[in-house]
Amino acid sequence: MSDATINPGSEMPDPSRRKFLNTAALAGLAGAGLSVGLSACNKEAPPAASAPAAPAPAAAPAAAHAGHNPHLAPGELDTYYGLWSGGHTGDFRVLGLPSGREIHRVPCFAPDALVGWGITNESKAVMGTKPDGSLKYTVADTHHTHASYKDGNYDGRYAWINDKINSRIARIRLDYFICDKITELPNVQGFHGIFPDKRDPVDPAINYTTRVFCGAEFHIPLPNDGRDLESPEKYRTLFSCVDAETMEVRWQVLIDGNCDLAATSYDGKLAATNQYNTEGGFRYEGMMSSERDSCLFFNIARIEQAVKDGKFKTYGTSKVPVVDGTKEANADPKTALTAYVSVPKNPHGVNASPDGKYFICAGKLSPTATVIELAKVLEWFDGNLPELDKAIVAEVEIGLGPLHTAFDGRGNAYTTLFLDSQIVKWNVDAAIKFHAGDKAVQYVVDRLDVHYQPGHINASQSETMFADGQWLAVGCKFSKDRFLPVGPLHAETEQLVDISGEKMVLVADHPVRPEPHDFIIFKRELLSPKQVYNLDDFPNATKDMKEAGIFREGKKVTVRITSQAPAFEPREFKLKVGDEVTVILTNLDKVEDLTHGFAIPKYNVNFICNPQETKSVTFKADKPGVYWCYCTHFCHALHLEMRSRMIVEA
Ligand code: CUK
Ligand code: CUA
Ligand code: CA
Repeated sequence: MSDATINPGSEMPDPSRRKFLNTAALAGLAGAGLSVGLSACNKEAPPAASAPAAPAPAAAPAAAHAGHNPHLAPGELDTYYGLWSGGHTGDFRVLGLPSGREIHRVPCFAPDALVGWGITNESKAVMGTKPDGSLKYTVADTHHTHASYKDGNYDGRYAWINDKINSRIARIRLDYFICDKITELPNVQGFHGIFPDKRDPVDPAINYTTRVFCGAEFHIPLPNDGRDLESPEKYRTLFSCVDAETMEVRWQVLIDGNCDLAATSYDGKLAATNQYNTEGGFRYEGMMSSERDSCLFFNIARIEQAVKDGKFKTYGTSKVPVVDGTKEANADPKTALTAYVSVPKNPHGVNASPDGKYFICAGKLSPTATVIELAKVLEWFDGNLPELDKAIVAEVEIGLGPLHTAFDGRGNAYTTLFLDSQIVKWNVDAAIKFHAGDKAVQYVVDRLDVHYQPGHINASQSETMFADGQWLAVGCKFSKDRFLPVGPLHAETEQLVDISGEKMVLVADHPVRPEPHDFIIFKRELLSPKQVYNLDDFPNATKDMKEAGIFREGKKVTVRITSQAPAFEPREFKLKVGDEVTVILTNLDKVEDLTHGFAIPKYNVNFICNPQETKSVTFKADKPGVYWCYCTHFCHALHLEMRSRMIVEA
């Protein structure tokens, strides 16, 4: 069992609160809407009812410090990119850091009125449609985004993001910052954790990402087609592997328990997911009935060999091979595909340290962090570690409600404490020594109050071998008094922390639209986006203004339009009621930042077209009259004059 005594070196005001919480206490806590943490932060907040018209200054202004300045002069560029999940807006956001400026949003899973995502034929093809041509889904819930690797660092090719609601994974091309593929995972629900691999487990030449792993939280009948509704013992979940290039699902693993977050090792050999519901509970009481759950490891090479050897089954209409990763089938380490390392009560988050040695699980309902040594997990798979839990090299108390961990590349970990509303900075090697019996070691280095109730945390380059220990961002779930009030829905607070010194220094607050969850931060040199498209990449492009015009085949009409500021070509086109119309717009402008928009009143059409890009929409001409198709994106002094007259004859 764990060593859950108080670390003497840490400054903990009330040690009694930090004893391992028992199940009854936790049940009360969950039932009362996390009352422990919220009441704690209420104390700091000005009383809402008596708040003056101008809100009181926020609780903890940034201390003056000699460290980094997050404020950039006008025209100065940020030094880091931040890729942020959009939460239940279903998009992917790009921030510049340290300024915290939101530069871009990439629509993925849900329609977007600026881009015309969900309106254009091209975006509908990526998003998926029903037989009648309408979108299959219009809602999403993104949590996690991670980017592709090469040699242990980001290579600027792709990022991926999950949709928890409909179990979809989207890929974002980082050259154009567009979503180019979406895959729906078969036979799973509550797809949550996601992580790309960092190299191939077998082929040393493949030192870059070729797989993306996806964990699913909810257990369901397999297949979920109406069978076994009242046979909960048959409900299961699967861990999935998606091909980074084709975006097809390569294989899945049937497991015991569930999947929450995901992590991968730098040697490509292991992936893991933390499991909070090893009990298979249906209600929170059941899900927190055990004192320990698991961090479940996957032996990638063995799983792929099993698939090759035909040792799999399939479920329902899915052709994806599913191997057996349940505990019972994997008791022999020498042939096991999976390994269930035990971790305390309902862990959340599993994070790989930048030195490649450890995965760290945060305890959530236990005030601990568990450090698992990957070399020992591999030893177990080789049959050389008698007891799998011997791979746990530290399990130390860090504070209440630990959720996610980031790293500075100097041996320190930074974990969010949801209930304590803090970040705790702790030293991994010191924690290992403490766990081994040296109780004089002080592993907690610093604590910082954040505002309020932090979830995800990440540091610059933290998820690479090149963690640089400069900046840390933390996503706080409650903003309360931090921003001007705007009615019942509060923004969330993204806080920026300077971690270049021994002490953490809070330097900025930013409001953010709910609820991003996870993000990554990396050096700007790692990306070199293109700012003008290549006309040749679009098979339906109209390459010359002279090729623009209207082309009719019976009731099917194609209107080829070009844009070149400040005019569309043709300037007018005639349709008949009942026509099935496809408008294909090519933006012939070659100048960077010269984007045009194309809106058709009363036809629910609006989209933008970037330099040298081609997009199309298809609709039925069902309303006679005159409709001014106009440019929605300010492009020229004659932007308002940039129109084409659509005439629909009765
Ligand atoms: S989960 Cu949100 S705070 Cu979806 Cu990554 Cu931990
Ligand atoms: Cu073209 Cu505005
Ligand atoms: Ca549990």
